[in-house]
Amino acid sequence: MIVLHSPLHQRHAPAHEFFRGERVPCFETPQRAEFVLEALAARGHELRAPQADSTPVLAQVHTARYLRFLESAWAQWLALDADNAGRQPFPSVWPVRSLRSDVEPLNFIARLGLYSMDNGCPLVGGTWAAAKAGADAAASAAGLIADGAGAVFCATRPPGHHAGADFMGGYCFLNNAAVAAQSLLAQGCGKIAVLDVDYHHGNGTQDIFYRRADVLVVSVHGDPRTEYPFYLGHADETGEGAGAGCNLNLPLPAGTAADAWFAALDVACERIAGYGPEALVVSLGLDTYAGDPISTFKLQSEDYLRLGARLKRLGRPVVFVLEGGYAAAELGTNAANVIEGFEQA
Ligand code: Q9C
Ligand code: ZN
Repeated sequence: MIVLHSPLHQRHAPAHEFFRGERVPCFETPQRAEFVLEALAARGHELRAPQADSTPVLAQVHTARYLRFLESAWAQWLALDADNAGRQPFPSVWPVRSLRSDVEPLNFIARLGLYSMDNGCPLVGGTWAAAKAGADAAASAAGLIADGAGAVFCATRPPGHHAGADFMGGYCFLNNAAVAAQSLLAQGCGKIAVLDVDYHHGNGTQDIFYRRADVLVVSVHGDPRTEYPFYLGHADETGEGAGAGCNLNLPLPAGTAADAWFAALDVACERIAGYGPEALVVSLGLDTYAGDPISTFKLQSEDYLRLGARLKRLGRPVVFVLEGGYAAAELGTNAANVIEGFEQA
């Protein structure tokens, strides 16, 4: 399978995040990509650099003011104090209900809160370049599908599915899956399905397409009543307006093991087949793995072969976009197993 990756991804290397009230080393690390590249190369996959510039598609997926903020955020942080080069900014205040989001505060941390859903998005000097390279990979993958590729794997980081039209969150800055879907539409596809199998609900992707009929969004994830992102991903969210009926959430209880997970995947795939998309974007989170340090599903490495095989049965070209997965040492094997299951089905 063609694998897209840029060395720029590794420039996003924040030191720490907040977890259970403590500052801890980041779970979303450059090592994740190293393990993935190593495993994919060992199984003979062809690594390529992204060629497309996602700038025009990014403007369709994210708001202009969010993109402007994100691209210059580190420079804004440094402008406050030269010593900020060694510090990570975190938001501490957010415009929740009844507070205004339309006026951009002059205070940097207040702006960061305006454009964040949580304090879970450590930002550093290389973040924009790394995230933009991920969006470029997603746009490039769409181009390769238009040129006849059966599947493309975006071995990118940071992940993207929690990023909404105008906010970052959950380690995500730019929504790569949304960029892939929007790029496929721009290449002439009439209808696209996004299937999100990350442990966490892809709130950003859902929101970006919630009022549209040209992208079906289907997600299998930990029940948001107990799992991040908590405030979206419930079963009664089915789309609105023109997008009514074009969103399907399949929340599963914490601790779900393979049998129940694959039963939900079948429901997801049947819905996608009924929708009849010309291509599929898979938000491939591998934090469903039993060894994941921040998640509770119980999938084993062999189960990812079965996932790949089930996706192949949909009979559509696929753009795989790497999302979460924090058992770094096993991430490569699990990613390679999805590809192997897909290619050998
Ligand atoms: N700083 C993805 O899998 N954060 N994101 C937990 C808080 C929520 C996971 C710790 C996990 C986000 C793409
Ligand atoms: Zn996740």
